[in-house]
Amino acid sequence: MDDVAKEAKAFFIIGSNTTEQHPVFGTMLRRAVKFRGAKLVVADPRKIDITEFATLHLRQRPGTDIPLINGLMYIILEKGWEDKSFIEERTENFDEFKATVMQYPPEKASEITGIPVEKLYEAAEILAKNSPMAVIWAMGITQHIVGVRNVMDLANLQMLLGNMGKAGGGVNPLRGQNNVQGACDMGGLPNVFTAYQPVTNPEVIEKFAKAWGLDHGPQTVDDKTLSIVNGLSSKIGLTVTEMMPGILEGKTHSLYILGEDPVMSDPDTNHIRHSLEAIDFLVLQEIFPSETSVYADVLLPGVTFAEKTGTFTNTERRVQMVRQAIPTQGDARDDWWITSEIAKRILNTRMKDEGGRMNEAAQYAGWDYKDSSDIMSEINALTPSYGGITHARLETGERLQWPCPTLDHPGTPILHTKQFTRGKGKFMPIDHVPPAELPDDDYPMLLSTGRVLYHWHGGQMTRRAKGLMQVYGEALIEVNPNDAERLGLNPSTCLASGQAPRNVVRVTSRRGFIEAQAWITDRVPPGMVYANFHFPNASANELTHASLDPVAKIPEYKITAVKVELV
Ligand SMILES: Nc1nc2c(c(=O)[nH]1)N[C@H]1C(S)=C(S)[C@@H](COP(=O)(O)OP(=O)(O)OC[C@H]3O[C@@H](n4cnc5c(=O)[nH]c(N)nc54)[C@H](O)[C@@H]3O)O[C@H]1N2
Ligand SMILES: Nc1nc2c(c(=O)[nH]1)N[C@H]1C(S)=C(S)[C@@H](COP(=O)(O)OP(=O)(O)OC[C@H]3O[C@@H](n4cnc5c(=O)[nH]c(N)nc54)[C@H](O)[C@@H]3O)O[C@H]1N2
Ligand SMILES: [Mo]
Repeated sequence: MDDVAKEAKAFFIIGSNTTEQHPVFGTMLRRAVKFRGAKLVVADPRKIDITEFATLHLRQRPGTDIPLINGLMYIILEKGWEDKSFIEERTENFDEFKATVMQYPPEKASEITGIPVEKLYEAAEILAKNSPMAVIWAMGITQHIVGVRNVMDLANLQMLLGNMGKAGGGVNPLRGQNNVQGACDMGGLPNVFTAYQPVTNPEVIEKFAKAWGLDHGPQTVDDKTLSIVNGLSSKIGLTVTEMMPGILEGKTHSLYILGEDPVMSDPDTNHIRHSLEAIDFLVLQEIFPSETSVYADVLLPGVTFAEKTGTFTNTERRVQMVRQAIPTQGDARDDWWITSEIAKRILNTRMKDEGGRMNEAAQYAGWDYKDSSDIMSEINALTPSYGGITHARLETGERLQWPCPTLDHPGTPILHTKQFTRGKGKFMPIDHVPPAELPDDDYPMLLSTGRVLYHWHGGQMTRRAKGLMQVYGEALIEVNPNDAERLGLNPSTCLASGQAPRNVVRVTSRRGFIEAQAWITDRVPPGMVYANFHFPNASANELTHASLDPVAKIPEYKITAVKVELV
């Protein structure tokens, strides 16, 4: 974040509501624009707050980022603004990629995206001539059935302009949850151990089996799938968005949910409710009773961030120490402690079932942690990129970003400076694919969903904060003034007073409906409404659908066909 905010000559923010959803970084970017004249291009269907600071705002139709990016790259190639030496030295597959880009002349890009041709030229010039330029995105790019393709196309753009591996450049996804980067780094994905070490790699399996004392456990190998080796599975698991539909398909029988509220945050809430009613066994580890807790067979009380000591890894791969600030309340226990107690009991039962064949070493397989620094030592030993990131170093105030393989390594603020992980950067030919569900005669408007500054996802934490509820106490649906007039909404309604006449609208999709107060605003273009999922009585996920990106399995939260009526 430091180098981007201090050294980029231009920013391309595409699909990130930076000032509301990443306010600290958003402030750094606004200051860069205001005080040192950095250029800012924002590509977002909505007139979000940061567009006030933008040199140029491109207002594409939702779900048309690929034609937009390809159109910009067409212009860059047409004008000869590409970085020829970077392409030559650091990349491959340029010709195949270029052939695809040539299918997106500005007129065609303009037709699909709705952005005027002159604005495409203006944007391409700003982005190409102000180097280094940093691309910044968040869920506006990824929550689509083309999420992965969108990201790859932005990587194409940065390779084309030679903006990779440079201070002030790069591809910069703004991660969302405080520790979502850490969760992925620690193997919270179906196909990898820590630091993206594949579960399908026999050497990796052996390393972990040995460390966890499972290398001389039962040698149960499934002949068909060869899935269990040395007591550790090498089978690729499922993502959340596959486990949930798996319930009604009879593939998922039980769930252990830790710190998620799927009734609020997963797409198509009705389907989620049916699924959770049908599941055989559900354990929920939470800090508050949530919308999901009513479906749980067992509730386990975890602790909040303020009651724990450990680390979070933030969006720039920086590992940060948090320390327990208040005593644990009631029966709550550290999340890691609860998980390890469950693990011990499972291992005990398994040992009994197998007639004690598991030996002593395997019995607790290292689940006897004293504290979170004990866990960090295990991470250091088994995770090359975290090898040198110890609690002791963090306690001295060192600011460490992985990869940091050894105790004397200073950490790595910028990746890919000399070469990419795979060697040469591979240009990918990326074609446009339309969204899964577009408006039609029955559902003529487009719903986009996301967050507001004052609330956090399902709102279990923020709806308990009085001050936040005073500022933003109910779900609001953004409706363009043109649509408001057509729908017969009263434009004089003063939102702040909360007084009648109220403009309550009903938004209906193929899966459900919600009713909430309209906020008449040109933040959304005509034909589009915007809703959040912070309030159970009017959550956008009653409307959304579970169409997934085929690779990342992320749902297309950003595009749903709806109809809107005055209540
Ligand atoms: N206050 C607050 N902050 C948060 C969170 C929170 O709940 N509350 N959540 C955190 C988490 S986990 C995350 S993932 C991040 C999310 O951070 P963001 O991704 O910035 O937040 P979103 O509200 O999902 O909206 C992203 C932007 O994408 C735009 N958009 C919609 N459709 C499209 C499209 O087709 N193309 C493009 N280019 N843009 C589109 C929307 O108009 C919006 O401005 O925020 C984090 N920060
Ligand atoms: N329509 C729509 N839906 C979306 C999105 C969207 O843009 N549009 N965005 C998606 C995205 S990017 C995200 S990240 C998800 C977020 O979805 P969730 O992860 O389900 O939402 P959160 O509210 O962040 O957290 C879930 C629960 O964790 C609990 N919790 C907090 N701290 C702790 C802790 O320390 N320990 C334990 N055990 N529990 C804790 C909270 O009480 C809360 O109920 O929503 C997704 N859903
Ligand atoms: Mo997120």
